[in-house]
Amino acid sequence: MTFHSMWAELLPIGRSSASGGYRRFAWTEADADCRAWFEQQARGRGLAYETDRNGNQWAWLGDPARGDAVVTGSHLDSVPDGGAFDGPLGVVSAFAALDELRRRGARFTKPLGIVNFGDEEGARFGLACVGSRLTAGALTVEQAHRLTDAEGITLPQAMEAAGYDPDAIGADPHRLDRIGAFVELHVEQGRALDLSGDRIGIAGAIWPHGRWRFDFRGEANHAGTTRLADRRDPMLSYAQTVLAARREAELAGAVATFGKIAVEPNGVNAVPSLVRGWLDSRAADQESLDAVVGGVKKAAREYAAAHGVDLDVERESFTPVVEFDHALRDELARILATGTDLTVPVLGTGAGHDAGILSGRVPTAMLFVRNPTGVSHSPAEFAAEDDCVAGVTALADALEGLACT
Ligand code: HGY
Ligand code: MN
Ligand code: MN
Repeated sequence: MTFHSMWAELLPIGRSSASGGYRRFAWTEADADCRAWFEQQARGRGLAYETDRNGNQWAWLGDPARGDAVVTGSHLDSVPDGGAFDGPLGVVSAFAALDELRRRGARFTKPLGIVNFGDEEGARFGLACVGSRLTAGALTVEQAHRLTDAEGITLPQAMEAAGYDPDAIGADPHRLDRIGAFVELHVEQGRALDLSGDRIGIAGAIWPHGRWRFDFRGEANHAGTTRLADRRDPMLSYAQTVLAARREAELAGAVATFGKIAVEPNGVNAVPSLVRGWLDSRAADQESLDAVVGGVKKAAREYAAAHGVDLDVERESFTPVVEFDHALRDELARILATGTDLTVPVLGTGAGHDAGILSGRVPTAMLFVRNPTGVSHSPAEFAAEDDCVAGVTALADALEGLACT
């Protein structure tokens, strides 16, 4: 199995023939096919394979009970119409790096783990990193059991339908005790490496970020016969709030996105009764993020009042700022600088990752692979094969430096 052949095997799973984008949502058939692929790769390499109580998949070389395993991996699920690299590049590179180390005759002095964290994107149930949050104790069983998708299917129902026990989920401290270091390789979701001309980067920090649901409730009515003065139209308040979010983000040097909307009754010839919009906002520091979200909420309240519309806002997902482990970050930089002629810049990112959720509980680090356009969460997401191969080499060097004599 080469990087290329693994990539080719995974590529068609959950891919839309119309857009070329992916729809690998938690506990769906595409997710099951990705999981089957992971298990096949693990067993095909003679690794001990297991799925943990939260549905995360693990493949072990050596005995993780030693407590100092070096673990690598990422996620296989996607956003709606996502790209091929976000997540899978880290999982495929993990197996390819192990193959490379075996070719080098590397002697492992620590256990090695490869992981696929479930439901990282939160595309179906709205919360990012469900698998790693549950395992890290950053999400309670009650909170997880309340998660519901757009069709009204709860997370427990979806897990059960996929053959998993939703009553078994929960914090897994003993599993985290097995991990001495976690290194996640990920396609860069930005252009820093393209602009610097480097193939590989190391993550310094992840911006604080979250997701807020804005419910604007007005009055359904006939689009053709209702006088403008008589309307309580929630779409107007929503539209003004979207523009306010852009203004607030520009003021704070942050980002804010209303990328998902649900309208009831969603008829061309009906004034809506409900407009539900989801805000994703991220900033370099908590104070800036609070300023953006506070400003958007204030504007939304004013616009709702002006149109006689009711407003509810609920925070559905939040991840505080992540500062990756400095010692591990610097160790990786040292290893990569000596192993190859790579200069390896340290990058900040606004993208969330399972490594961010584990950070603070176990030493974590991330390696980024150059993305020439920076585009992500889109079928256009891309990384050149030679950069991906450079990523495998860098990951193999890192794992060798951390887990082998
Ligand atoms: O949203 C994110 O940053 C990640 O892709 N889950
Ligand atoms: Mn993503
Ligand atoms: Mn990702």
